[in-house]
Amino acid sequence: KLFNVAVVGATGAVGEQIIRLLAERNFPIQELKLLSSARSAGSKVSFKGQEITVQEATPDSFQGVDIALFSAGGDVSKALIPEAIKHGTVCVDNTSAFRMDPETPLVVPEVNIDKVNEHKGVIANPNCSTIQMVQTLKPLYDRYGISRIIVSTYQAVSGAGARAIDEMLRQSREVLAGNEVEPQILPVGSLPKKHQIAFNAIPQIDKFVENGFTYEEMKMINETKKIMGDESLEVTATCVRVPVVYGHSESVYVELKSDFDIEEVKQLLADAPGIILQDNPAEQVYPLATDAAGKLETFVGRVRRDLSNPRALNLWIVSDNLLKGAAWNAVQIAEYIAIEQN
Ligand code: 11C
Repeated sequence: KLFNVAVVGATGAVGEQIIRLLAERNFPIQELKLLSSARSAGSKVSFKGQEITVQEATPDSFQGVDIALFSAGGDVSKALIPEAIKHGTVCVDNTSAFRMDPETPLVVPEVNIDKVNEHKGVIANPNCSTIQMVQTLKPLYDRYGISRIIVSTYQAVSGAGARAIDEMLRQSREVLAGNEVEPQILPVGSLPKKHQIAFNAIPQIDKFVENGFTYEEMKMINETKKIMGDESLEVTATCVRVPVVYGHSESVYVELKSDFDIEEVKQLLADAPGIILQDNPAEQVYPLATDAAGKLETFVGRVRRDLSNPRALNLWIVSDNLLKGAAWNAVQIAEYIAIEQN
């Protein structure tokens, strides 16, 4: 069967990658509808040698659409996904709008693809920094059990959109030229105070919650428990923006519930789907954002037993935040839906 597919947010950083992956993966498409805000409507995007005009997304856009991939911000998802569902469209949502809704499956295919079957019209794609962590920890969770995770992230500016990439590059040139910088976007476009990202590390991604954590940190905590299906998991996170264009890196401390053999841990990671083990300190081999950029896999290295707790591990996990962290995870879910319906 061929499917009528819509991409909502077709001109955004993630939307562009979704369209590229649909073509590369030869997704069984009858018709591809590209949708966006009124501002970007009218622009043309090429798909398999064909020029497709981007249309404004409206509640009626979903007539006859089988599968829609949303990546146009939470407000658009909240407004249009209920309309799409009325038309019988199955929606894969990249935003945080439905992630913690108990009725909505939150899916990382390598962890809980079976949850897709419980959907009521929408399947949520987790936050990028959560996806790469749970994907890597899943084989260890299944083999040993996990009691506690402490994660610190080093997140690329592309997570904050194309304008944040421009800002980081522009500021870098300004600093090198000895000029003053005038931060305009980061850490959070809608907040009055901005900070320099060039040659810096900003310990704020998204707004703060009253508890002193940011929304990004709370996403990592809450989404991890939901995806693993384990509310008893103890998770704490510190999320930091660094001047990297593509690829989120994470330092993860994980306490296991049983004893482990470090070589067996490495083997489990090497054998895990979508994971590449890059771990050879003698040769200075470990994951780097610059190597992970453009790749679909998640990379793990610096695998070592903790010195303060023999039942704990330290890991370094890197993945392209726009691919496995967003577009690729969404396309994997869409592929599963297509296979189930065929
Ligand atoms: C960032 N993780 O790096 C964010 C971007 O909830 O999907 C993705 C936000 C989300 O800024």
